[in-house]
Amino acid sequence: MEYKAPIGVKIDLETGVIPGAKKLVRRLSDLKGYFIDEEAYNELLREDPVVYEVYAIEQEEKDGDLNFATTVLYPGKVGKEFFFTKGHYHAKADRAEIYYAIKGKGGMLLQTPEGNAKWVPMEPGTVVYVPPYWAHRTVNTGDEPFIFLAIYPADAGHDYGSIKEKGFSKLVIEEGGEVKVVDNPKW
Ligand code: M6P
Ligand code: ZN
Repeated sequence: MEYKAPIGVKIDLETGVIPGAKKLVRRLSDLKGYFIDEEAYNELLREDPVVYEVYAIEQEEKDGDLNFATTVLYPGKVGKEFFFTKGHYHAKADRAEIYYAIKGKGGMLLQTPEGNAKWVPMEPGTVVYVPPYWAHRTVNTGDEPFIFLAIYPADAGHDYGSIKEKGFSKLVIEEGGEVKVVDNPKW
């Protein structure tokens, strides 16, 4: 039997960086069609800001193994809508996931395939359990980077299709200086 080597790495709790991890950068231009306010999207696209970065330590897509990743989700808005991650179901839809908030303020929008949405606020120390079958997207509702750790089965995979087409049934917006979770008019 060949055994894999254990890994111990220290997450930089200020920046979210995991040494040796694979880095993925998502800019606003990678999120075309995701935000409700197209005019505001096109306006901000001139700057094409980085919306989030992911630092992932991933294994082969095998049953029983685990991946982990930090995400650094920058503060910002497109119109009234706060910056968010794309959001996905798992390709193996019954795979669950755990998130642990490290820094900043935000939350997770979850949704069943029927469009039943739930908003879970997150602050440093919050653990979120993403049950099997729920799509999940994180949202930065603060004014500093929102940083969190995610731990997920190595064979979970990402299914972006239906979220890219239809989005979530709820939007997370700022109105009158308050964070509001409202119905998505395009849903
Ligand atoms: C977390 C995990 C990753 C995911 C990342 C960004 O770190 O859930 O699997 O890739 O967030 O989210 P998304 O893939 O939806 O853009
Ligand atoms: Zn996931």
